[in-house]
Amino acid sequence: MLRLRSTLAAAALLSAATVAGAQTWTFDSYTPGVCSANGGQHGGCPAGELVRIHVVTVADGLVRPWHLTFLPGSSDYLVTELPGDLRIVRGGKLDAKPIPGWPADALRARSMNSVVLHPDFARNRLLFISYVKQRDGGDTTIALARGRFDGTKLERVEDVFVADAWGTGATAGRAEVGPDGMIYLTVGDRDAANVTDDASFRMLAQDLGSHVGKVLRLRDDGTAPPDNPFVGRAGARPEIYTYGHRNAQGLAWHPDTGELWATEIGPMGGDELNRLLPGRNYGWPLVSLGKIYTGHLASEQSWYRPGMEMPEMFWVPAISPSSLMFYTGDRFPQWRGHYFIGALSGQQLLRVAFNQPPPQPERRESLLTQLDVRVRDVRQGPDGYLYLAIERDQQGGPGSARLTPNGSILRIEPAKN
Ligand SMILES: [Ca+2]
Repeated sequence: MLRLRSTLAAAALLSAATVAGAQTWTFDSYTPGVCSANGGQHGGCPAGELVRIHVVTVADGLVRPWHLTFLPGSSDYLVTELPGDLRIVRGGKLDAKPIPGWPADALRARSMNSVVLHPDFARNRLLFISYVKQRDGGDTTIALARGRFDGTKLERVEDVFVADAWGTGATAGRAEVGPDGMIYLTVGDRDAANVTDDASFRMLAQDLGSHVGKVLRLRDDGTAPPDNPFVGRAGARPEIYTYGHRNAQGLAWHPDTGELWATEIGPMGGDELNRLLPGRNYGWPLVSLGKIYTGHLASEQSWYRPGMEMPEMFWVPAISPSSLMFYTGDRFPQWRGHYFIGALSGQQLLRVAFNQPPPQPERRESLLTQLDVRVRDVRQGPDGYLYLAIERDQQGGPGSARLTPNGSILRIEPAKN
């Protein structure tokens, strides 16, 4: 590995090329020593290291790819497209046809969000798809469907959970399966009044009697496990794990502590990275560093109120953090334990190192900013590389004439030279 002798600009783009029809780029990324501000010797700290990375387009022609999930014991992966299709990349090649079997008449999906596998998928072939469910009149909510995937098609797809969160505002809808085998599902604040100072919609995020503005924890049949924090409390929904969320989009479990972390998209400013502990209140909309779209502060007490959790990290101005993962692979030993956060409006992949000895701050590095893309998902592949789902511009929702198949899956590898 190259050693730095002087300060370098982080993540410089070295080259861009098209090889055998696939776009590739090479970047220099810079990982500082554990307490070195700029990679030079600093007190007793080790110098930083240069990590030269190669970014390869591995699948093209996707419409707003939203979530990707690797199949067990395989390099194949499933990808959801927001307008409603489930796709598969087999042997490194995107199957030209969507996976059939979604019962469009029975389950009216305005968008398809996450696809995640049952913990026992290898045996029972069950998977879960979180989606935005539509009813007559146009209202939507977040639902979780379960079906069987035999390798080529979906079968017996049915709802196992429909959130009591009908409305028209922000949906969220990220699902992940935790190390405890439970399904975690985010529900947005449904704030139909987000261009006004009327807080009545968004205050539902503080109401334990509603699924709005929550992170939920569900069993594989969509019911609440008995050890959820509000089980047995009068007037509270038993599915709630944490509350006071605006638009939580990324969920990942810390590889060392086992704790759940989440990214949350704020309004104008006030994006957050939170450590989610069961039963805790994450503040929205009573505590927020963001501004409502009127330009007014979301809260006069923007930083803290008793009984509410402060974020571990925040962004003002906003980057719109879409996704979150912890790197645990062998391909980038310098990055092990680091957080990777995909950003939409921020158009980057953010690397965050929290493993600095106190009182040193965490290190942040913006990657891929030169690609001018919105990062919708970030995953570690079974090969130890990073896989990103990206959109090339801000497109409309399902049904929009602006939808075009210009989304891609990118893979980040160490450069060979
Ligand atoms: Ca918060």
